[in-house]
Amino acid sequence: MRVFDAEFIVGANSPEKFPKTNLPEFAFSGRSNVGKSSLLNTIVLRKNLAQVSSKPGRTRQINFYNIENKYIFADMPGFGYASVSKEERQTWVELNTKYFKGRENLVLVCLLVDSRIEPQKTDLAQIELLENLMKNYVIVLTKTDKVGENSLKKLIKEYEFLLQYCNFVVELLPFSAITRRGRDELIAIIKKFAEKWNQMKSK
Ligand SMILES: Nc1nc2c(ncn2[C@@H]2O[C@H](COP(=O)(O)OP(=O)(O)OP(=O)(O)O)[C@@H](O)[C@H]2O)c(=O)[nH]1
Ligand SMILES: [Mg+2]
Repeated sequence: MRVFDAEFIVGANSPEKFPKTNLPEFAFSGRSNVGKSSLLNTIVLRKNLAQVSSKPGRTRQINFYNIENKYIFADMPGFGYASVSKEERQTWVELNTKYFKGRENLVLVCLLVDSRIEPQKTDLAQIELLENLMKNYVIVLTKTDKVGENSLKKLIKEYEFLLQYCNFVVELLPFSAITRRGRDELIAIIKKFAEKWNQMKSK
């Protein structure tokens, strides 16, 4: 399996600090503790590129990474963590919305959801936002090493039902940072979207 060159660019807590770049960007979003940083590390096969939290809700900024000078990955702050104050939640909503609305080179969002639990209100709100903004997204079901195949199938059916009128969902992808299930598929999707973006840019 190939290890990717990857370099941290910047952590940004406001739009002025977002890096200026012409590369296609991929955002990794999802509730606190769902496994965003672990997924990033699994994709690039580096243990500590993105910091895995011992406590949920620790990432408060968007962390940008340059991957092989081909892609930008944005590790989004986690949402939905119960003990976060109202003000902090509001700050999160603002940063999140500004990012998705204004980021022109954003080609695909990977929305991570926990495969062990029912779809959560906050996940559905994020789906609604992406649909409204007409952003393509993949729903990644994380931590599948912790769930039986039957429950996983049931959950996928439930998501399919919820997503039946959604137009911008690209795929529902089971994933595990432990077994690396879904890694190759996700890389293939990322490559495809990056190619499309590059073709559009060169016209
Ligand atoms: N079993 C299992 N555990 C996982 C997997 N992915 C992440 N974890 C664990 O889940 C916890 C949270 O993982 P992170 O990658 O830090 O999650 P995050 O979404 O980046 O968290 P925040 O940045 O706080 O929002 C850690 O204890 C990880 O080791 C997985 O695929 N399988
Ligand atoms: Mg994280």
